[in-house]
Amino acid sequence: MTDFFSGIAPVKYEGADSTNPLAFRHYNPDEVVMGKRMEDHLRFAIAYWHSFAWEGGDPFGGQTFVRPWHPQDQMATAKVKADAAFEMFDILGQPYFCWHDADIRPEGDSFGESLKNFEEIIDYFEEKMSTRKVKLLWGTANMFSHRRWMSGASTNPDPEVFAYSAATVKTCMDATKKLGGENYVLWGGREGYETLLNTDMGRELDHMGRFLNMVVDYKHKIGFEGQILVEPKPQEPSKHQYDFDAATCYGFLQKYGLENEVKLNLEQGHAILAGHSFEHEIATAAALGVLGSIDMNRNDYQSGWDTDQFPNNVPEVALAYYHILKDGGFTQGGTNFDAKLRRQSLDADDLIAAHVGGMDICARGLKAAAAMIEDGGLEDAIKDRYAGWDTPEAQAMLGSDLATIFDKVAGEGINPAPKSGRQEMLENYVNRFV
Ligand code: XUL
Ligand code: CO
Repeated sequence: MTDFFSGIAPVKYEGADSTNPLAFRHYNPDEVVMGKRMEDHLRFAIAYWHSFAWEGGDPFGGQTFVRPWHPQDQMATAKVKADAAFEMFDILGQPYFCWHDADIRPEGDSFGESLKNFEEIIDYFEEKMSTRKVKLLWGTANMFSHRRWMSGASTNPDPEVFAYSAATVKTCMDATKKLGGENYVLWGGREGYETLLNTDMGRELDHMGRFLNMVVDYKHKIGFEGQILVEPKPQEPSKHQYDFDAATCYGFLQKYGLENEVKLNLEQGHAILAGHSFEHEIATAAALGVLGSIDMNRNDYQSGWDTDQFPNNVPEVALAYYHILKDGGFTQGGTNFDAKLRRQSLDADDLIAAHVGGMDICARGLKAAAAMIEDGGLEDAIKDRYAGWDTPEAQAMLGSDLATIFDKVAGEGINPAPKSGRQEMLENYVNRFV
């Protein structure tokens, strides 16, 4: 037991009129939306790294948070950190959490020592999970912070770093399986480059493709039933990251024969960095059959950085869940808050309020998305827009050829009449629900 969250009671649903800052006003886990409990739709997870490992630094200044689990380079404090984390899970009651190896254990002086620390903490987690409902949404390896990864992990020019990466991912997959994790994520923050002057891009892509095939082989070898997910991001920390966006990742998966084995974990802020909206990335992955899970957050639209703020825009979130629901909703994936406090938000209740707000925004978005689906207005508008394709002649044209189509257009004097795309009407329609 720590006293970090002392005085903060488990958060309850109190309804939209509640003025209690630490109550849910919209997230009601048992409320049924489109035939499913809200908790089972949203499948919220808390990210260990932002809530417990990050100390409040930015490029211009260091630590602002002072926590009972600091300094983080000792096993004793790693356990205090785990105690506090599970106390927060008890307060928020969210069904899942996520970690990187480096968030939860101190780095050792050797691979073996780091592994020993990691396994001890995984056992500690297992014990805590045995008396609680909270589960692991995904585990992952941090192969971007320590200086050994500065030139990449599986794409590193040094084969010893490739080997270290393979050994690291093996241990993280073993631990994810041991804790019953439902997914395993790979985000390659340093799988990219700073300058082409020192980079053999083709070779690096081949190594990354081979590495991901090894991950998939190992998944089958150990009988891990979770999804393997790649998380796209265009840049930061790399100048150019190979997993730029959903479409780029799909091309990569196809080239290396992995499009039926690997899906995507899409993040709101990463979509923005790539010049897309979140719903664009979700709809792209859904259309390609690789929508796996999401990291929910928001970026500051002014700074252009990956600011990992908690979401607070209902219309944006509603459109994201609209496309998730249209794809059939999450199966093994979920909504992971890859979001952190602002560095001036020092207190324990700031951490709780941030998650309460994020969960409420997502709940409002989900309800709005479900209402739009049940109403069917957007679906009808799209059906109507493509109705011309429902005729047998239009369908036959898809099996035809240019010369035959030419004869028809020239012979019959076809002259298409443009039709309104009705964008403002549809934007007004969405506004009725959010
Ligand atoms: C970094 C990021 C990571 C991944 C997991 O921008 O999103 O936290 O989600 O490595
Ligand atoms: Co993320």
